[in-house]
Amino acid sequence: MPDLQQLYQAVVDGDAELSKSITEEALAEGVDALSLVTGHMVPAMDEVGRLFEEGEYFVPELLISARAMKASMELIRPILVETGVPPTGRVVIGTVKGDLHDIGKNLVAAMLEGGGFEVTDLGADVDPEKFVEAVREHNADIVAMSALLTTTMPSMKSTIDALIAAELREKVKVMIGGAPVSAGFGEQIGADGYAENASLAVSMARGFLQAGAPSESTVSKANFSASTSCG
Ligand code: B1M
Repeated sequence: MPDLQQLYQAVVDGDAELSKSITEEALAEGVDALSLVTGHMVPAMDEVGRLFEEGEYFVPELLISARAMKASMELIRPILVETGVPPTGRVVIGTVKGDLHDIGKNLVAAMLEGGGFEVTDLGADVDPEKFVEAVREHNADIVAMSALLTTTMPSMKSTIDALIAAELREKVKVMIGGAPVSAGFGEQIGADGYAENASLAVSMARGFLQAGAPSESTVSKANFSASTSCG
């Protein structure tokens, strides 16, 4: 069994080769894929963020740590998306305009696929109009938006406004997530729900579909309670 503390350290150090090889070994030994992400890689990225705040790390270090995490995620993603379940609903997901952070969004997308959703991933730095086009094109049931910067959170509201202007808001449920985002912010901008992490995003998406098509009152208070500490 590999030393998983080394996986944490490899991501902090930005050692993609080591991160990938430990992940490979751990998966071969039967370690749960999601626990590698939530138990080791996400805490490592939090540490990277802390080092950045303290002025020990700069943007290049953020970037190489992100590469190390992505190298491991390449191995983990196929496991997360593996599913025998037929698609239960269609989700359009993206990181909002102005924001390049895509690791959390990618994780949410993979978990949703694994949860049996048909996912259209628009990538990062996505214009509100692109979300609108994709909802039309893919006849989406749910729009999922990610933001990691306080400065890009307003793009979530712009996207909701664009859906309203396109007369699509009543047709889709909107859920939001990302480290600086909160349930309160979601209510403020007229989202249907806030999910703290990828697992909760899947439960919330399932809840939306079970509840049926969005009604006139698009904000369900119950949806805003989806925040526990699971991965
Ligand atoms: Co940036 N960055 N970054 N960065 N970066 C943060 C976010 C920051 C908190 C670091 C810090 O200061 N501690 C800070 C934001 C401060 C703020 O606004 N409050 C910051 C900054 C300032 C910046 C720049 C402005 C730096 C600069 O240029 N001076 C710049 C902005 C660029 C831009 O976007 N326009 C920048 C750039 C970058 C890189 C490009 C170098 C790189 C990203 C690479 C990439 O993603 N491809 C990067 C990184 C790596 C980080 C940190 C270190 C790690 C982010 C991460 O991947 N976490 C980050 C510090 C931190 O978060 N601790 C930081 C792991 C990931 C799994 O977690 O994305 O939170 P997360 O996703 C979680 C949940 O949030 C949730 O589920 C996931 C877990 O299950 N979730 C959702 C996320 N999206 C969801 C959507 C949903 C539901 C749940 O839909 C419904």
